[in-house]
Amino acid sequence: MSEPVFERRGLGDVIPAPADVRPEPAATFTIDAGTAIRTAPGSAEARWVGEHLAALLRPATGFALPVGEGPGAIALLLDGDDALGDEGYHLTVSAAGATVRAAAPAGLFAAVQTLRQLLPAAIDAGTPQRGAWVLPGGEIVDRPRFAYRGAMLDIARHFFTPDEIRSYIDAIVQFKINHLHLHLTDDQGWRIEIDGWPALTAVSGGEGTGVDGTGPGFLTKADYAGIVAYAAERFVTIVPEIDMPGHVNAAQHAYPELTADGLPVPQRTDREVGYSSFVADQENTYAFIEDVLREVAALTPGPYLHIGGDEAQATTAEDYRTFIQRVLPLVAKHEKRVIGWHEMAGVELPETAIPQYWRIEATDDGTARAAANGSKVIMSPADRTYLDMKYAADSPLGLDWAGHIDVERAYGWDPADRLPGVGEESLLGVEAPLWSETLRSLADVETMTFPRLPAIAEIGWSPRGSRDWESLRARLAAFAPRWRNQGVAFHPSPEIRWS
Ligand code: TNX
Repeated sequence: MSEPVFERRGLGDVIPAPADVRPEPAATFTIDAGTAIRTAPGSAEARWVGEHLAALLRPATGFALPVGEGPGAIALLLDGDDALGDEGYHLTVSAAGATVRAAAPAGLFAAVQTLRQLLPAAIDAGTPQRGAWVLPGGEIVDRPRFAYRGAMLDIARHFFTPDEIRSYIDAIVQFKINHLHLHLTDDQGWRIEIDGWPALTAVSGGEGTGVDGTGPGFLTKADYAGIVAYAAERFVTIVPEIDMPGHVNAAQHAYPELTADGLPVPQRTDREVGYSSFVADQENTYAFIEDVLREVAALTPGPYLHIGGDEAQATTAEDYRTFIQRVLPLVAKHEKRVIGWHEMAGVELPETAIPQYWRIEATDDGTARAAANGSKVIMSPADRTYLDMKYAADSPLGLDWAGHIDVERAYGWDPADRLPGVGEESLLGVEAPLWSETLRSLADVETMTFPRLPAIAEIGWSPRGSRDWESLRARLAAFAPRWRNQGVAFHPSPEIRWS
């Protein structure tokens, strides 16, 4: 029987496109039964990244791929140039093997994502495949444009389980996404356990608390901590969001004392926004918020706490200002940096505060003022990055208030050109939010995410001048068999000639 021949990969066939690619076509390296993975001496993290690489490669190759500090043709070393930053790496593939040099373990992990994509798509099969595991030869020197490349999952409108969230993390890290923002609370549901306030989850995390009565559930503290740890092992920072002062009906339904008149409010699982508000001039509001922020901060090793702040139509401008000015010090007290949707920037902010721009307008005075004052901004314009927008009129899932977003549209913009006064040096990075009003399963989540998130990831990682739609189309097309092998759903957009 003749061996099936795997497709040949080129050194630049990677998403996001690496910063600098120098192919050496004659110098390929073939992984075989004798290949070992050598990791930087004395580094537990490098060792872990090596184990992660081995775990990716073992099922399809059937090779042992031992990991250790002894000799190995695949080397993951921590003697990289500091100028590449924590996430940068230098990969060399020659006939002798593949060597990665990075300054920090995050760079080794990024390089592992590149190596995975440089192998044939069959590498993602769950059982041994026959064929030659050839890595294309040459050198890649790579580092990200922005430090923050995020995705957001709304587990308030529809709950997704810890296993589903972990699967999502596995799917997004391939594109060097390094932050996962979890939208934990909204009008419909409250999805994170808070010890001092058990009714939040007992009442507002129970049956019938998702949009249209679907998707009940909540994360226990242990669930959340487990997700944080799983993410950290993949160099992903979890950004927890407690949305306030609007989007709080679920909290007020569980605790009527958080309303202005202390009277119960009905549960609501419709899709309206902008009708609920915490009470800015009531002390118990802040006692509650401090308990929540303290507990969430204690469970979150990452530097950020997201306080929402969006669509507070049921809060007066004066109350909104009072509220944000009371909450900012509570976040600081727990040693976190605040992120808020950009409405927050209507209030004077300390320069450590990070507005996240989400609207479709071409200007925003508050965000520009915050940037002028030294704040960094996360760009998530809804008409480009919102993964819950339909791809096209006939998309069965998603909303369309920000328009339809096909893959070319998700890719054809630049965060540094989006808002006057918010240029390259004011950007922390980009994030693609996925709201879940219309989603019912992990497959729905994946279908809305892929292939658009890879386009956003490339905007966040690759050098600005390298944007090339024809190139991205071709690289995405080659991803189809990988996603099929991984069991990850994707939208087979007609813009792409899928392999
Ligand atoms: C606006 S974007 C919202 C969410 C909705 C979303 C639906 C933002 C900060 N708020 O409450 O889920 O639109 O696309």
